Amino acid sequence: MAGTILVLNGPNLNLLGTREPEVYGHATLADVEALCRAEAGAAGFTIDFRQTNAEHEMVEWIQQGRSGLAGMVINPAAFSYAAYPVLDALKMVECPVVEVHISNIHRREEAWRKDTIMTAAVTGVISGLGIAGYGLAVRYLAGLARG
Ligand code: CA2
Repeated sequence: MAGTILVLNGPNLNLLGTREPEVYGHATLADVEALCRAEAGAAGFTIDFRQTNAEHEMVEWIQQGRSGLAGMVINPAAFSYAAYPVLDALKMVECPVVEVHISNIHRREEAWRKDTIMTAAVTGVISGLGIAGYGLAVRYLAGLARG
């Protein structure tokens, strides 16, 4: 195996597929995990897939992944808007990081959803491509790590 890509999911994403399908689609987080594993496996990489509702746990996982990873994908969910400890942790990560949002946060009704503070620390952002965004992020990171 060529390396590990850590995929992190923030609060409430454990409930993906159970409400607001017009915004987030019908896929569950298990579907997202299967997509990431398929994409990574095809490129010879391993996926470490996690979800948490707790900010301190997210910070710890990011710290643990500071070095030694091929890449990191993060959907910070609502941590995107106020979780400065998560932002600080991301700034210390050595590998490339892709921020993914299932919905197009710039098209959402609530203005605050556009203003993710995580963009200051990540390599790039994918927003609005549904769960396909995760697969694309994994493919990008695998390609980058392979050189
Ligand atoms: O579009 C995204 O992926 C979001 O990061 C999802 C977050 C939301 O706070 C961001 O503004 C955009 C989390 C939404 C709540 O989680 C859900 C759980 C179940 C069903 C639908 C959403």
